[in-house]
Amino acid sequence: MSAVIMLIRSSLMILVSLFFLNGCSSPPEEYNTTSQIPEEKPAPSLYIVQIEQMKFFPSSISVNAGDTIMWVNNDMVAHDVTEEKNKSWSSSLLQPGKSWKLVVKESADYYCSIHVVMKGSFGIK
Ligand SMILES: [Cu+2]
Repeated sequence: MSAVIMLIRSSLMILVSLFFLNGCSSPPEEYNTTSQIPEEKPAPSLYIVQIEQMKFFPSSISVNAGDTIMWVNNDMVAHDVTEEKNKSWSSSLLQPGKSWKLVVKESADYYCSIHVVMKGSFGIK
């Protein structure tokens, strides 16, 4: 009989100590996992669009917001890169060998305002 009581008492001791261990250690761990692991964001990328033979190449690309696109004029004549719908941004005149960069905030269609058949676009992934 007393052996059974001893067994019950020691089981209770284990349960009580488990309760305290859980009570003391769990909340800080949860706090740590939610607040101290930094959210991973991809580093911004640089995309190159070549301007050659009166064309943008590639003429259409997908990027993340915050990425940079650089247009490089490898053609023999000057071009520009102008947002098509509202003319909300433009590289101004890009002489051969020159380049121009834009940090992407939203999708856009663009064209060369000197040679209006030259068109390109970029979209957000
Ligand atoms: Cu042009």
